[in-house]
Amino acid sequence: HYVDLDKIELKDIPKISDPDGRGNLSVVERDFLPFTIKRVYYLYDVPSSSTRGGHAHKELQQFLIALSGSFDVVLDNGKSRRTITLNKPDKGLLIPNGVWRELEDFSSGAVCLSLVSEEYNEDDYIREYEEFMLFKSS
Ligand code: T46
Repeated sequence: HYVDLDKIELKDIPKISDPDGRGNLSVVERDFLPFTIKRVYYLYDVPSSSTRGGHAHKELQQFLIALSGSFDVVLDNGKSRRTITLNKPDKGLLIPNGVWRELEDFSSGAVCLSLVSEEYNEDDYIREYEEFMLFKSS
């Protein structure tokens, strides 16, 4: 039941650097992710003192990208915690279902893009940590 946090890694997003110095283009195409994207949302104007997340998902998988700036993602599988910093627009973090996450230490101007496997459904959220622990041990 416990997701191996060591297996959660930053994934390189294909990057096309322009030969004429016009900058970079990164693309997430069909088949790059292990799920079909059903929804896209993004977090921005997050005060550095704020924490987002603070929940787990029963089914939803997601891919997070720091399109701009940086922030930390604290992952918790019910047994241990691990913090991963996102600060590059050509790297993303694939978070499986069943992992508690907290997003914190947003830099000014940070934008967190989230590509997710499910439509919005509040029933998929576990927003109480105790409930998450019960869910993990069930
Ligand atoms: C996650 C992190 C990274 C909607 O109505 N539709 C949506 O698609 C979303 C994502 C949220 N909402 C509503 C639900 C709440 O009333 O927007 C409000 C804020 O959502 P929440 O408190 O869940 O925001 P975060 O930033 O703590 O969490 C979000 C996602 O919900 C979550 O899946 O992993 O970003």
